[in-house]
Formats: sequence, C-alpha cells, structure tokens
Amino acid sequence: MSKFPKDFLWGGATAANQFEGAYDVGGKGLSIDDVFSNGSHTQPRRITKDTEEGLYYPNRVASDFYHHYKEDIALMAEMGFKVYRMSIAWTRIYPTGMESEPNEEGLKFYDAVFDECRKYGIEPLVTLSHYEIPLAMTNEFNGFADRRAIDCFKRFATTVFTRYKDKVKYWLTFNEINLATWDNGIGNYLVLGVRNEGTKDYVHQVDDPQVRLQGLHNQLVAGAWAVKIGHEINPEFKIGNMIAMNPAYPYSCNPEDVFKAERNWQSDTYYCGDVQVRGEYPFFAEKYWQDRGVTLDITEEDRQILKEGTVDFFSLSYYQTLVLTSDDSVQKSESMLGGVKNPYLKSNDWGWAIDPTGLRYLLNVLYGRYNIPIMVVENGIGAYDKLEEDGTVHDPYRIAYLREHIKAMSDAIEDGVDLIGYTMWGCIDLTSAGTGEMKKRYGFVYVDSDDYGNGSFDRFRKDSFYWYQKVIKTNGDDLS
Ligand code: P53
Repeated sequence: MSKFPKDFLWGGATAANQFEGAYDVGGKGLSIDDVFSNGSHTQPRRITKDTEEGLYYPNRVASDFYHHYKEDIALMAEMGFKVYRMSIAWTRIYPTGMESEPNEEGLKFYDAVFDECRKYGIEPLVTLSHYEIPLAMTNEFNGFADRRAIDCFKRFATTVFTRYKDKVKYWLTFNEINLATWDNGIGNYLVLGVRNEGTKDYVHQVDDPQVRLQGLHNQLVAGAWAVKIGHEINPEFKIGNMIAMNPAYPYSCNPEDVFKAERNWQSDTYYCGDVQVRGEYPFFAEKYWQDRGVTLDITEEDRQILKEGTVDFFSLSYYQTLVLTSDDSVQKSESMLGGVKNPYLKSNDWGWAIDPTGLRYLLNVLYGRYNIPIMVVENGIGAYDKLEEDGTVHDPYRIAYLREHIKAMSDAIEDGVDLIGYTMWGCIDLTSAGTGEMKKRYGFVYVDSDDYGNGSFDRFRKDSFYWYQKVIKTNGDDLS
C-alpha cells in the first residue's frame, strides 16, 4: 500500500515559453526565449539580440498550446489530473514588462485556460516567471541586474493575482531561482535576463558574480514582494518558491569530498531556500560573498520584505544527482551539472543520472531543514520516443523511471515528510529548455512536431498515459 494522502495533488507541469508557441499572437511581446536558438546535447543554444538569419527559434512555435489548450486540458482531465502546473507568459500581460496598463487579450487567454481547468476540477498551479523575462527589460536596463525589474515584477504579480484571485489558489514565484547561483551554464542568464556584453551572444552566462548575485538578490526581493502582495489580495493563496534540486554526493569518504558536497548544498539549495523560507540569508552568506569579492546592495526595506514575504510551501524540480570529488583522475560526468560519473547509476541519453533514492534523500533533507509542506513540481525523463503507424507510442523506460520515483516519494511520506503534490514535467511533449529540441520528450502525450516545427501538432496518447491514469485512480497504490 502506498502512503499518499487522500487529497494528494497528482498532475503534470509545463511552462509558457516551452509550450504555448504563438509568440507574436494576441499582442504578446518578445521574451528572451523568443530569441533563444535551437541546439543539441553537444551544441549550446544562443540568445541573440535580433532574429539571426540561419538560426531557428523553437520556443516561438513550441507545442502550440495556445491553439490546443482545450484539447490538452481534456487529455489531462482524462488522466485524472488534480493539478496542472503551468506558467503565465509575462509578455502576454505586459508586452515589454514596463507598460502601466496590462494587455487585456493576454489576460483573457489565461481566463479561458483557468476556466477550462476548473470545468474538470483541475486546480491550476501557476508559476509567475518561468524563464520568461521580457526582452525589452533586458534591452532597457539589463533585466534583474537592475532594481527597476522589481517594480515591473510587482506590477505584473499584482495584476494577475487580482484578476485570477478566484480561479487560482496555488502560485510559484520564480522557476529554479537558484540556477542564478551557478557560475556557468544557461541557468544563470535564463533566470535573470541579464546581458553579458563580453561575449558574441546577446544574453549569455553572467561571469561577473557581482552582477549575478545582485541580480539574484533583486529577484529574491521581487519574489518576497509577490508573496506579501498575494497574501493581501487573497489570504487563501498558497504561494511557494521553486528550487532546482541537484543533490550533491561526495565521491568518497575522503573528508575533502564530503565537505565539497556540503558546500554545494549550501550554495545551490540553502542560499535561496533560507531566504525564501526563513526570510534571511544563511550564516555562510558573508563568507560566500567575501570569497567572490561581492558586496551586495541590500536595503533595510529589502530585509524587511524578505522577512514578511516567506513562502507557504517549498517546491522543487528533480532530475538527477551530482557527485563531487577533489580527485582529478575520476571520470567526469556528461551531465550539464558537471561533477564526476556515479558508478552506481545509469543515465539517460543526455547523460543525466537516474536516481530515485536521491529523491527520497532530498525530501528528507529539505523537510528536516524547513519543516513546511513540499511539492515536487518537476520530475521526469527526457527520451527519444517513436510514434508507431497506428498512433501508439511504447515508452516502458518512462513508466519504469516514474514508477521508481513515485515509490521513492511514497517512502519519503512514510519517513514523515509532508509531501502534498507531484507534477510530472512536460506532461505533454514540449521544447527542451537545455537543448531546444522537441525530440527530447518527457510527455504522457506525444506531440507530432520535430525540432524545426514541422508536423501536424496532433496529440497521441503514449503507453505511459494509461499507466499514469491508473496511478492517479488508485492514488499511487497500483504502480504495475
Ligand atoms: P530540459 C538545468 C538543470 C536542471 C533543470 O530540462 C533545468 C535546467 C535547465 O535546463 O531545467 C528544468 O528541458 C526547467 C524546465 C526544463 C526541465 O528542467 O533541458 O525548469 O524548464 O525543461 C528539463 O530537458
């Protein structure tokens, strides 16, 4: 018997930039994702200032949820979803992020989406910002590197909280905000929308820790404001943070390795987590800034808001664990996270280590530190799927992956963790954030489109669709 509580929130997750398409429809402005080129496991994506000839921009088309939302939500309902995690494209509401009045057509679109969810009793869980910084804000004042972004975000949050206060109860502030603590990789610029003038790309990884950590501070303050404003608009709102969990293991019992892993937990998880849950930076922050030669501009008002805007629950994404060592001779991992290869684990085709026990482990760690309800709002496996002639897709690898991760959550609940929901990432196939590919598929539902937007965009149920339907129906008892 599984341990899931009666009202456990089963569902799936998407994000506007990777799912909606229709990038220039309905008065929508450009976000940084609309100038984000395609790439692959070996070819990094680029954010360009304007449309560059010869480049393809996959997020502009994505899965075309904008024109398929009724069909897609019906498919979610058929699986028995209790919750649907999605995001609002900021640029549909404020095309440049800086207008004083919102775009009514954009607001109407999400009214229709939420009404459609409610029709089936599906609870929307809405991320305010999922890599969707308006490009105009990057152009005008360098995104979250500038404090003006805080006011833009407050206005956006106030608008959507007010408009949807009776339709949406669960909200998340910024997707994977902690990626801004990384000193390299795509995460740190997707989250902040900050330019790096020194490179050939318009928006690129922010190498200067001063700019990056100030940007992150501004974003943490903006998120805290949103929590405070949201609770004033509707005290029933449940507002969470969202952290990408990449639990670090020491490669060996060499104390150097163990401490290295602990340091990684501090910077990757606790740095943002403590601010968002406890309302202040952790004890190690001073040293962390010192080591990087950073002096942050933190006002008294900032400190006050961080205290007042703490979250109601902790949400996270989980795909893989990370192994750290001080021994240079150990074989490196292929994953975008870096680190070394874990000899005990298998990986998917993109080198991401598959580790269900890592999920049980991190849930225990997080609940031990924060003691508030937790939701897993992203988890799943990117894989190559094959659409058969008869419209079926056989994806036993996906079922196996999800089965083990759901078991791990059941175990964590038995351990005593207050886990309230699970939304599988990319429940209907969508554009990969890391590579821009469509063929890196996560869904229970196959979308007929290739990496270049060729296809009918018809939807097909994979074998995992029927499997997940059964899992939800039995509240996690039948994982066979
Ligand atoms: P893709 C880095 C590390 C962990 C999660 O990723 C990450 C990233 C950035 O790619 O992103 C989350 O599509 C993110 C989603 C994304 C998903 O993981 O590269 O919140 O937008 O699609 C999976 O396979």
